[in-house]
Amino acid sequence: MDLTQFEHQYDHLATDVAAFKRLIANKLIYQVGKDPISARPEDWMHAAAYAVRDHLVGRWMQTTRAQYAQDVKRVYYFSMEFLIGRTFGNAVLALELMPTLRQALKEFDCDVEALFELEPDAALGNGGLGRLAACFLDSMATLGVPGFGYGIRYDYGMFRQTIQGGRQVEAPDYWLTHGNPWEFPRPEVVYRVRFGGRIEESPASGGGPAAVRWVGTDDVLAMAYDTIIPGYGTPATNTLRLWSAKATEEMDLKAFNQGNYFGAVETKNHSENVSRVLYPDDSTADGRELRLRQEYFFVSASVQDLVHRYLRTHSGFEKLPDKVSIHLNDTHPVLAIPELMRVLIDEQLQPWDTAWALCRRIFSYTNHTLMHEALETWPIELFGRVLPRHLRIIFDINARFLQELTEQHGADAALMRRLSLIDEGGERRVRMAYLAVVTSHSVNGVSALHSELMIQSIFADFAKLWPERFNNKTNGITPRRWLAHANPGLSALLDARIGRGWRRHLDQLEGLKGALELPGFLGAFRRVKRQNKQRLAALVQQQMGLALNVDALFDVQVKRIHEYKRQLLNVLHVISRYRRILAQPDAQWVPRVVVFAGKAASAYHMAKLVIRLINDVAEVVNNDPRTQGKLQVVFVPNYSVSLAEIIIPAADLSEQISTAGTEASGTGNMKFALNGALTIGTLDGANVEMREHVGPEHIFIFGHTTPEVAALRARGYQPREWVEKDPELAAVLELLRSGVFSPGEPARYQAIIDTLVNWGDHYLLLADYRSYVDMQDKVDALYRNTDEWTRHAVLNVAGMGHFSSDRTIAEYAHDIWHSTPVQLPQPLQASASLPVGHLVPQQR
Ligand code: 26V
Repeated sequence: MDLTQFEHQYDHLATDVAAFKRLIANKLIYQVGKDPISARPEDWMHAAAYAVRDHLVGRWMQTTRAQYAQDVKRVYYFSMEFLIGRTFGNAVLALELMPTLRQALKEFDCDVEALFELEPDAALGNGGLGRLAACFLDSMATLGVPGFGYGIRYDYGMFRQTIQGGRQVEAPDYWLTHGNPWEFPRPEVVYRVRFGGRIEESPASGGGPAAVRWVGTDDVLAMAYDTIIPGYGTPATNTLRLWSAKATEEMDLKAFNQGNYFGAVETKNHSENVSRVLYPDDSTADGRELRLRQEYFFVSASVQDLVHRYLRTHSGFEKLPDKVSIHLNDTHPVLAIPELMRVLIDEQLQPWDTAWALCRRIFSYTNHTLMHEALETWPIELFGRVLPRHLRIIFDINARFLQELTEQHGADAALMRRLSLIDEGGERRVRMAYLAVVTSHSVNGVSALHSELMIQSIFADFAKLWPERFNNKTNGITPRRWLAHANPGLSALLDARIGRGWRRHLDQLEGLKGALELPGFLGAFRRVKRQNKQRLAALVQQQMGLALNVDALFDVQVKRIHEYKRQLLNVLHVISRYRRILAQPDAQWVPRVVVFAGKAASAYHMAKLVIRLINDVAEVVNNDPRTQGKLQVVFVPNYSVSLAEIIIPAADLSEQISTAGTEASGTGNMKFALNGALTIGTLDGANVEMREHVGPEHIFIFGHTTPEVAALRARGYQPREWVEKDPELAAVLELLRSGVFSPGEPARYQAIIDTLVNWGDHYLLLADYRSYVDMQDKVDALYRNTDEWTRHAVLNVAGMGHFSSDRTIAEYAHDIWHSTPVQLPQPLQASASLPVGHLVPQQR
């Protein structure tokens, strides 16, 4: 077809209010199929979403065409989780269409913000790792990196949390009930994914390698759904492709033809289960097989898809590593390695050594946790049953690797045992992280501290073998969602003081230092914070019927509930404060509102008990007349990306209090500081680098450092000793034991007391208690000095430029992927994409 002709056959969309109104009206009538007379707010929301989406499509096609024309290297970001949240507001922001949309909707009697609220979150992730993937998509598009996200289109995202009788209750999150206007189903893009069966080897012929056939499999189809990822301030857009399981036809037909209709439908349901639900982390052995199937399901479809795309414009595989990077977001997608080997060897008939050399140049891997329980290993028995061909490939990779090791380092049996891809101690298991390290040309951690600990602990032997492979890429967050969208008040203030450029060049926040002395600036900054507190207070009032004191210091800890993150330490401080207020009711207390939110994995009993304790403490404190106006505690249910967008901008104090050495990076810490909260935290994860960037005098650091934690444990940590030498701590534990917070059931929190005092206090809460509580006193002292506090808060914002995910992605693109941005003919504005190399900041 003549494409130039086609250019004149469709509407090129105008961005004036009248054109937009017309587009929305057309969408409402012809796409949603609703008469405006009966349209509900949801219908208007969908109509407006389709209208906005139309504006993205032109850019999307332009970018995709340019990617083909320039034969760019594509970066495939493989992740089990993409914690996107809502899409609407972000899309409008990227298109800079907010004023137009607001006015157009107003003329239809719709309020744009109210419509945004109707969109369900795409909660396809657990926490930090999934949200990082979403921030990275945003930054890749913004920098023009030809990035594709590949993942699973779960029918059910992260569970919905309600609090009943103080306890977490989980409900399924079926987010697709009303349809998803942001995705394009691609029923024509389907791949067969095979499971089970057995392998047959035909003996080597003519000196060639033995051919392996994988037969007798149970198959499922993976169908693509595409979501447009817009870049900001550039026409560049990318694609997030998520896979949904569809039963294969013949499977249904077989049972159906035997007259077993229900059997046929049942099998169909069974095979489609693979994309049904997101796994909450820490889940038990139950359902582990389904998790393995999920991992293989999405990497197999993705690998087939990207090889297919490559072969559309290339013949032969020599150039594959110049045209394809595959990034593994933790070990969950590591099966992509044996899958690419299988496709190259069994389907594309490449020799083993060729396939291996290609993989070595294509894969890179990020580690996100050192926690033992999160390091994936799969029992050989299970693995061999579900993926016999891949197990064989892994054995072959291992044999060659150990052979090489022997040639270079002699026959060191202990070393071989330590480094083998197969853990032979006890039940034999495949070590997925080791497979990632042995294959990848780059292995990175997510903060300076974490990357260092990674090479000293879990990958120490590998780091000695291949030091050049290991590196750090400190995490970042997208300033579009986490400042421009979440905090319009602060954004407007920044625009007035330093201009609008910070959205793409977050380093420009440095310019705020000059604004500090401007008359009225500190007051304006405080007013924004107060408005954000009012916004949160309105939500808490509406959802929980609790009136928060917006003149109080908002002290906030929101994140997954986990022992290592030490929400319990925060509770111990709350109880301490409660006791002190009761002891001296007339003292001049700095009023505080302590806010918690977060989900506990459904099988994680201790985390759930902590949620219950927070709610019990809240009940007592909030209803005690002696603490009125001085202390409030609130657990906001159902933490999510959209809730974070309300809570974070309202915070004065950000709690980042994990045991040193346990939090790989943290990204919530960055979101808070960017929104003008001061951090109280340990020297853990990215807190360490935040201290360097905002200045040590503007952050409250307390507690044992990583080496001190190690030394304490090595000496034989005795939590009881810390209680004995601290009467206040003893009294706090005694209050907990007495049943003040669990009237009628004093034993309710015995397990918590035991964990701390009798069972070793693994995360050293008691050892850090004193320095934490003392530091909280310093927080109060600073807060009394309103201007001084605000000055610190502004300097936190000013120092956060480094923590943009644009900086992080520029480093990945430059150091790991060696990708260059796509060049687009008509940049939307002067600030459109720069070559990625230009964005790598100078070494400090
Ligand atoms: C483990 C598992 C185990 C099996 C079931 C499903 C599942 C899901 C997730 C995980 C591991 C989660 C690891 C994670 O989220 N790490 C966080 O990554 C952030 C981004 O790098 C980082 O900021 C946080 O510190 C780190 O905890």
